Amino acid sequence: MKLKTQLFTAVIATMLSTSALAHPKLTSSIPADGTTVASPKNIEIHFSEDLLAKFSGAKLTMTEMPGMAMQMNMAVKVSPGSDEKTMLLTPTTPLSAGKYRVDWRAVSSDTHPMTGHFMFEVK
Ligand SMILES: [Cu+2]
Repeated sequence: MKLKTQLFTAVIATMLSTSALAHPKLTSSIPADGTTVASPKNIEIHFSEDLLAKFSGAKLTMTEMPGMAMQMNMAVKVSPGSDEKTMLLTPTTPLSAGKYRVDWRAVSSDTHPMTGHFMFEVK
């Protein structure tokens, strides 16, 4: 009985550590979270795992223009970046001054979607 319990615990621990390793986490972005930047041509999001591009993506929302709160979806092209851990967002029109939120969804080989968001400001 005791051996069975230990074995079971070991199996669970292995499963947990395997899935934790496989889950893509945001490691950095350009612009970085909370920063103020000149209007960026691209938004680069770096993850800890290779992404399945087909199931991964992001949307860009303008949340404030100077003096006015808003929720405006911005058209972006999402493409793989320089490597499979990177997602590239290219706004179809230049981003004007204001605050923006990026909501990302990242899926890697274990197919569990991870989501998150970060914000930046364009001066
Ligand atoms: Cu998973």
